[in-house]
This record gives sequence, structure tokens and C-alpha cells, in this order.
Amino acid sequence: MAAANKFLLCYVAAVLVSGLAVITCKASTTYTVGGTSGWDISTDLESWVQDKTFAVGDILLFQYSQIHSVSEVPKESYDQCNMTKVIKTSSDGNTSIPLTTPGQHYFVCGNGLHCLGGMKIQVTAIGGANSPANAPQGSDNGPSGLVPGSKKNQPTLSSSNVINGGSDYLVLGLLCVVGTVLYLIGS
Ligand SMILES: *[C@@H]1O[C@H](CO)[C@@H](O)[C@H](O)[C@H]1NC(C)=O
Ligand SMILES: *[C@@H]1O[C@H](CO)[C@@H](O)[C@H](O)[C@H]1NC(C)=O
Ligand SMILES: [Cu+2]
Repeated sequence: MAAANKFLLCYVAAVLVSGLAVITCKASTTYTVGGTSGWDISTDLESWVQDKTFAVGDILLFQYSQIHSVSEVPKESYDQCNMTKVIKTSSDGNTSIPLTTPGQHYFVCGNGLHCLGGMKIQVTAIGGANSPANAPQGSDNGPSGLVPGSKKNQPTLSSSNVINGGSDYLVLGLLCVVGTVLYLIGS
């Protein structure tokens, strides 16, 4: 009876741990920017961003028509809609951008007038399960990949996309079950 109880306890523990893993190590989320309206000048992007919490590992999917583009830019470019300094620009109409670092990320339409019209978002990525502890936030734009304002819209995308399931917890749970079975056999 004691062994059965122990097994039950272990089983419950494994389930709890797995549940916790799902909550804490939630898989990366892909957000379609602007929802069904997409990345557009008519979309209320500010409201769209407001009620969301983004984490490192999440992906922003920008969907837009040919007249638009999407550029990740440093803060000063974002504030002034000045496209002189751009980190990365895409114009393929369906652009996935993973949030690979914690802190602020700034995205604008490459058309300065659209940007001035509100076609821009500022996103804060909180340190995800994949990032080592909490890196310092607000370290605005360490512009390591800064490309001076070339007017070419090149759809170069980084794909250092870190997705990590809760497999560690699964292994832990399995070990627990195996341990219990061994214990049962041994007793
Ligand atoms: C944009 O920023 C650059 C410096 O980064 C500056 O030289 C230029 O005058 C700015 N343009 C406008 C329109 O403010
Ligand atoms: C847009 O990109 C997403 C993610 O990469 C993909 O799942 C989707 O099929 C693409 N849609 C179109 C219309 O290409
Ligand atoms: Cu635009």
C-alpha cells in the first residue's frame, strides 16, 4: 500500500511539474501585428500593443501591402520617424521578426509619412525562459547591426529563432516514474 501511495504521489508531482512547465515555459507566441487589420496605416497599432505582454522568443508577424515595409530601428529613429538609421528592413509583405533580446524594440513603416501617421510600434520583450536571467532592460539600441540608411529594402531576416519546449520537465517526470517502478520492483 505504501508503495502504491508513493507512486500516486510521484504521479501527482509529475503532473504538477508538467503543468508548471506549460505555464512558465510557454512555447513562443506568434503575434500578427495589428490583428486582422494587419500592419497598416489605418490600424490602431498603439491599442493593439497596449494589452499585450511580449517575451523573448515571441515572434511578430507583419502582414502588409506592397506600399508598406517594416523596419526595426533605434529609438531616435522611431521617435522622429527619421529613416537615416535602420537596423533591418523587410518589404516582402509577410515578415516574421523574432524578439531575440529583452528590452525595447522599435518598428516603423519605412515610409516616413506612414510612420508619422502612426504606423509604428514599440514593443517591450521581457526576458523569456530562453534568456539567461534578466538581462538589463532599457539598454536601448546597442546598434551592433546598424546599417546606415541604404534606401534598398532588403528582406534580410535573422532566423536565430530560439524555441524551446518544456522537455526538461518531461524528462524529470519520466525519471520520476521510472524511479517509482524500480522502487516497486525492488520492494
Ligand atoms: C535624421 O537623422 C540624421 C542623423 O541621424 C540627421 O542628420 C538628419 O538631419 C535627420 N533628418 C531629419 C529630417 O530630421
Ligand atoms: C506568412 O508567414 C507565416 C509565418 O512565416 C506563414 O505561416 C504564412 O503561411 C505566411 N502567409 C503567406 C500568405 O505567405
Ligand atoms: Cu507604410
